[in-house]
Amino acid sequence: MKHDLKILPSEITSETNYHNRRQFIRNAGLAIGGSAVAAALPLSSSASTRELETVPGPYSTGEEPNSWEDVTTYNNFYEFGTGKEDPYRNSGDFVTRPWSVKVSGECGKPGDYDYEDIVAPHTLEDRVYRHRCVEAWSMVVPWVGFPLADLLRRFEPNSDAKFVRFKTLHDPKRMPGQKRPVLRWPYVEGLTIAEAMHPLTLMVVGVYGKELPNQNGAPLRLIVPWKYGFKGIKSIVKIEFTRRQPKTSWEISIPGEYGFYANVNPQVDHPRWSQASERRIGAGVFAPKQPTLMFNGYQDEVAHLYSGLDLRKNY
Ligand SMILES: Nc1nc2c(c(=O)[nH]1)N[C@H]1C(S)=C(S)[C@@H](COP(=O)(O)O)O[C@H]1N2
Ligand SMILES: [Mo]
Repeated sequence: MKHDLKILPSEITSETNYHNRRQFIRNAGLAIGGSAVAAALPLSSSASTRELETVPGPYSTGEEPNSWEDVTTYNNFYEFGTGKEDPYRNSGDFVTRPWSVKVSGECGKPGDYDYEDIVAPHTLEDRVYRHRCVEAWSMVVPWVGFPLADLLRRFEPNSDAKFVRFKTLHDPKRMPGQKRPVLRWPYVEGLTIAEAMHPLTLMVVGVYGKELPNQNGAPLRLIVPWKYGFKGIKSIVKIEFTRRQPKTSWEISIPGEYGFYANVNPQVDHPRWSQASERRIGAGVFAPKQPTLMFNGYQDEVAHLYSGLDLRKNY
């Protein structure tokens, strides 16, 4: 869809712009749910990211998205610091072009792919997803991306490709948080091939109709909405098809607390806190916590992936 809005993007916040687009989408009979009149927010440093050409995608929740400000100033991205506002404050100078992704392992088309090679063949979709952090807070985020499956198929995974391993950039000069050993760098994550090929799993390039701000994982990050947020690895530079289950960063650092699967399961407490409920960011300090849903509300779509798996042991 072309964004031929009458208002200049420089005159409005991207959030307002996004809501205008949603209004436009609704008027066109392609509602993706929810409605709101956005309050005028000050432009943040990242509001200048480029507008993307998108179409409404499937699976959007009808819940109201969090504000642009919530989504871009309350983040986890330890490469830029461990405080929630650190990624927003410290990632402004991070340059994400040129960017290339190394594809390797059990596939027919390994190689180095430029960001443009990765993204250009795909139609970018708006998808509003619930986003649930293992720290028991949540948001609703209007991502822009395309199904990871469509990308992975282009690399022709073979029958030995049972898992997919992802790696974040390791460059302490550009990612100052990597100068401290808070995690073993680089950040790594993994999915089973079935999880990676599931149509909910998104390769994300934007948010609120715009290119991803650095603090959200520019230029490419994963979103797996039925799993805790840490599965959504940011600033990806490597994709590897493997035979064996890969180790993930949180498993390596704190094996007693984090497993490979990391499915949102309100019945399995974290060793140090309950996972039964969550605090919705932006709802206000006095707002009651809301119950956490099995698979973060995506049970109908994904429960079949885990039939026969003990979800208490495989956390
Ligand atoms: N490379 C990298 N990816 C990462 C993280 C990180 O520290 N480094 N944090 C994870 C965690 S714990 C969460 S909750 C999400 C947060 O994504 P958001 O800041 O866009 O909401 O990113 C995940 N991806
Ligand atoms: Mo998280």
